Amino acid sequence: MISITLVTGNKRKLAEVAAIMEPYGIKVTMAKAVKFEAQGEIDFVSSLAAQLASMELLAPVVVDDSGLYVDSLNGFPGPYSSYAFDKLGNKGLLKLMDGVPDRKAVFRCVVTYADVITDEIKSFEGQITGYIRSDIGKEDGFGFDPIFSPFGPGGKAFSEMDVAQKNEISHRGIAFRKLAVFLLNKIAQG
Ligand code: ITT
Repeated sequence: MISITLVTGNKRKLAEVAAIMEPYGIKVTMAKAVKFEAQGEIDFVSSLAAQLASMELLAPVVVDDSGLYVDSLNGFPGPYSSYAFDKLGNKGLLKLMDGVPDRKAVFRCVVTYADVITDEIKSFEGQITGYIRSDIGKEDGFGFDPIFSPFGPGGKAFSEMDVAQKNEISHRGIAFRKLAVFLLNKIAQG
């Protein structure tokens, strides 16, 4: 069985990633290295954090940096999603969107595999487009899950889906399935 080390402090993220990788026979363990959160776009943050964690642990690692980009807020909170979630929460973000008709938003995830020993760094991206709801959905899932619904039938918030349903369509599901294919090819090529 292949095994990867995910550097994260977020157990919900770990649970989602473990479920995405399981069908590929890839086991996911969590590492407590410092996830260095530089300021910049999520692709930069993901890549830099993965390289620094790989240096610290002297092992290959995987880092996921994600963010919610709201069109009418010019992409805010985007790379500042973690900070915005801590300071505003879902209620605060809904307040910013009060009376705003354009509710389109995109969740983006950039996952980076970094191995400083072999000098290999690879990033993969996933995104999903949807809208910011006018009310807070079921208080489950994590982060902005209760206020984001992907476009499509049903109009369910991410928080109203089980992990498998969310993973099938989510930014994280798309990005990590690309990583899984990369890792399986790498193993096949020896
Ligand atoms: P680590 O950096 O330790 O991995 P984190 O929770 O800080 O965990 P990110 O920096 O990748 O994760 O994400 C920033 C914030 O964006 C996160 O705190 C959530 O509030 C939000 N977020 C990211 N992915 C999400 C998802 O799938 N559903 C809901 N909110 C999400």
